[in-house]
Amino acid sequence: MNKVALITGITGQDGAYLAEFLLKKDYIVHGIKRRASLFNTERIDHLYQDPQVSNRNFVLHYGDLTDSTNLIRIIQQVQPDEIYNLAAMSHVAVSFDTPEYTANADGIGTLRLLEAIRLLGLEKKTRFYQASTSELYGLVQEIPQKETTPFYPRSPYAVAKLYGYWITVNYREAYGIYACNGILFNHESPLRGETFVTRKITRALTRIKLGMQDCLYLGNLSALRDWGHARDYVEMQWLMLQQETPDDFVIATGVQYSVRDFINFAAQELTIGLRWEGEGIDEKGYCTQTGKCLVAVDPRYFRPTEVETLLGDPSKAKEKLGWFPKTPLKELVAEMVKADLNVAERDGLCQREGFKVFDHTE
Ligand code: NDP
Ligand code: GDR
Repeated sequence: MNKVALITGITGQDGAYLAEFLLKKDYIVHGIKRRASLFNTERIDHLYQDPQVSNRNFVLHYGDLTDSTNLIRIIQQVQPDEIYNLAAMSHVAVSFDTPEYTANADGIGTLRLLEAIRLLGLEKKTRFYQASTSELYGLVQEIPQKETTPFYPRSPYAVAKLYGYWITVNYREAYGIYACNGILFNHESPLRGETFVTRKITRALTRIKLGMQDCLYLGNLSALRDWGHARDYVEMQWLMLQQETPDDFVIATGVQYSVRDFINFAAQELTIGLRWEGEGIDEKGYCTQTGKCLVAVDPRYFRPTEVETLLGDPSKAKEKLGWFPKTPLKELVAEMVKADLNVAERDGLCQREGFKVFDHTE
């Protein structure tokens, strides 16, 4: 019998990688997608199966984490062996603009799924994965951060995720549900949303390289992050649900770089000459050898409260799940740059041939 998985957030970066991974493992994969005014399934279109075909193993349902009745109906219909709760308003900066919605979707949304499992009597059947985050550590109390490090969330997003974390632990303890938190540190890929810093950098520098953009505006360049590859991390999400007993795990590479480092790696990959101001970059950004400003700081991108440094200790995952980080940052940057260069070349061609390319990325 094929196992049945339900993925919330299937149209996102992780959802797309996880769906592909589970299909390769012969799962029947159901996903929840939101209704949008434009197509929002670009990342999973290659997995699409015609609804007219019988024996489909990839099925999408309309739904939203803010709608309990919809979630209960889908779970009742699908009877999943595993639920991966990846759906979230996942942008930290945007959560300061939409704090109530973020709490509803990211915090209470998690509760809605766990309650649905309970209400439908699926406590012994359905295993639950919660997409927890290194943002929980926020104002870090210990370096590196591990499963026992105290939390200190620094954004409405992180506070909502804190609720998601603890309600997952509580339902495991109270009702015996096999429920796990994956405390994942930043993970990126060519499928990363264009407004997260890594993709914003690779996208902009490739366009600068092709003469399609003049300058990249960013916020805090000194922030330190532990960046891994999303493809490696979704495998860990699955592995957490295959153990004898449920547990919570930090997934990280154990290596830390700054936003500046990331810019440098991408610039090196593209052989764009960047001249550093003194030892590094000054607060106003930096210039090329020609003196032209390619990267500049715009305070609009500063956050009311920032998470300055994150570095994970993945020892527990290494020991119990056999985890080892596969993709070094330079390799990840190269893959992202290559993909964005293709997109920029395509957009450039369209522009030259007279098709308008809209760019709303900030
Ligand atoms: P994305 O932003 O790429 O994807 C988020 C997904 O959630 C999208 O499919 C989005 O739909 C969906 N979604 C948003 N709001 C709702 C809602 N109210 N109801 C239903 N679906 C909704 O995130 P990632 O794939 O990068 O991350 C996956 C999860 O892991 C998220 O929960 C994130 O918070 C968490 N996480 C991510 C990390 C990372 O570095 N990537 C690190 C740690 C945790 P749509 O496509 O329509 O917008
Ligand atoms: P983060 O990722 O907040 O860590 O959350 P993001 O890429 O948005 O920011 C990383 C760091 O870069 C700094 N930064 C900028 N960030 C953005 N987005 N845009 C800019 O212009 C910019 N300039 C500097 C930020 O201030 C920050 O310090 C991601 C999300 O995927 C979350 O959902 C997830 O939980 C965490 O990673 C782990």
